[in-house]
Amino acid sequence: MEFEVAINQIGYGVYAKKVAFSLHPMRRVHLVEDMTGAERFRAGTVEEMRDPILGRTVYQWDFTGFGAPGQYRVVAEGAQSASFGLGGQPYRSVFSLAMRSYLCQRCGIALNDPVSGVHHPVCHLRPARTVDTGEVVEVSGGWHDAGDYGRYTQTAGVTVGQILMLAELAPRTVAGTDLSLPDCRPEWSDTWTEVAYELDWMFKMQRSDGAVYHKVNTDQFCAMVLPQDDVEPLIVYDVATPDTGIFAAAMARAARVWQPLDPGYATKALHAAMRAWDFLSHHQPLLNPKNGHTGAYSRQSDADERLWAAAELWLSTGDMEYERYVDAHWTEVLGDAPGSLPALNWQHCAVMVPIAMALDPNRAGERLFARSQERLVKNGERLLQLSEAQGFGVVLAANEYRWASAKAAVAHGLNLALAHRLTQRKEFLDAALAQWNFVLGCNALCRSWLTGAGEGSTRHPHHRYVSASGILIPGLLVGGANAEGYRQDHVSPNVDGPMAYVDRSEAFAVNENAIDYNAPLVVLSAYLHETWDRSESPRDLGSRG
Ligand code: 9MR
Ligand code: ZN
Repeated sequence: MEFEVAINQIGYGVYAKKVAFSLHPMRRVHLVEDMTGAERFRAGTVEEMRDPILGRTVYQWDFTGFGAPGQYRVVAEGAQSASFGLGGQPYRSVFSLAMRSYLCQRCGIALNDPVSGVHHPVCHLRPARTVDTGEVVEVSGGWHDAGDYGRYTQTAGVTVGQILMLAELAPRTVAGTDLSLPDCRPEWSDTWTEVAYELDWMFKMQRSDGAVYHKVNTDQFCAMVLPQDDVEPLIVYDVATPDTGIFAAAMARAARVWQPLDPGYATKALHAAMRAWDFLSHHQPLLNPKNGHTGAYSRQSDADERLWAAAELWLSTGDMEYERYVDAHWTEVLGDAPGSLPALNWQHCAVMVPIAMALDPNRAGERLFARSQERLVKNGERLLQLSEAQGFGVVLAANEYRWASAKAAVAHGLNLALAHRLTQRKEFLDAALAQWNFVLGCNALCRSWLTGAGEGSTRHPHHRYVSASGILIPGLLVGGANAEGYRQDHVSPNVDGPMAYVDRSEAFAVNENAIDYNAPLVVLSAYLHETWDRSESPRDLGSRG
């Protein structure tokens, strides 16, 4: 469905800042009840601003003053928005939806999920052989990476590493959210049970000398078939040091999360991390592993991964060897400019270093904590300015409308959430929320890039299971607008960055999901729930107009 008024298609917390956007002048704008069409609110102000990247005027109608829970639409002369909710714990809904998508991506197991309808028999259980020697390695399990059925260490590591931050950022949301998993270990929580499904696979990707294999996949991408029908030989690709580093970091973090829950599992993770580090400390960078003809997560350096690994190992062990490594390599990897952190992703996983230090002052120590805090807050201030200068409040720079721009927006949102966590300054939380709103519909295309989340949400993701079964997996964040999309998939529209999106399954450069796209969305949503739904009070209403 096409809409001309952009709102968050999941909805808003009752007392949150609420703004509807349009590229067309909004006249006679008002809010109606979705069921009856009855008008409920007309006050509110329309402002206009020039969006520097779109080069167009964006009209903004602020209806923060309305707060009655319900289901609504914004209507203007000749235009309307998608339906959206007020109240009803929107942040937690998105957290659950996005987190549950990992269940639907599980490999090596038969799925029969009554909540989403996703079902298939067991897949990818045949023996996998190493690309060079043909040795059989048992690497079943884990999550399918994306719309293809590969399983890649780097996206696994950066995804798990981020989600595990919920132990510090949203522990009550983790403990209190029932994902209806078939195999929940209640003493761990549903969220940690699902994360452990991936960790259990990651353990198998480690070689006996501590090095970690790059990926498991077939030589060529299979056709758009069901997972059980992807029957070409499975290949385990070479070990590489970026993979080994990212593995060490995620495992070291897992060790801290499981320490109070299951010390045996924690020890296993810590040993895996230390063995990976041991391999790294005795080897120069091993880059560009063989890739066959499937996706590559290519890296020119492993410096980010080594730094993140050292940081997590320092926090988990207190061994000064790791602290010395962090000190010696911080500037080389993260630079010195206080306000410049990129969006966290598999290429820039060292962003996790200041984040990890800032979240754990006791283990980090005063000096590393202070350095990290300053970095995150200054970066938050930079993002705040970017957000305020743009029509939809998104912080993406013109050159960030590339592959996975939606992921970049929520990853910046996560940086803003951390600035909020460190300062409790409300404007950081509002700006973090603006990034969340952006991917859920507050954008020039009035699109929600999360499947199952809204009337104008993605229905045709580039996804083999979805295409072959006709069953839409809910909770997949797709890549979103990508200025280079047309050149990459020859299907995406060849237009300006923010407009370059189409909801077609062939359009893999704008409409595919990967496990690492969902990770910052999972964390940001849970943080918003933990911080905002729980702290909302009517007194806040007036102060946010
Ligand atoms: O998500 C990846 C994106 O950042 C890269 O720009 C792109 C091109 O290298 O590849 C994306 O990753 C894909 C991977 O190579 C194979 N599985 C699907 C991934 C999502 O599209
Ligand atoms: Zn599988």
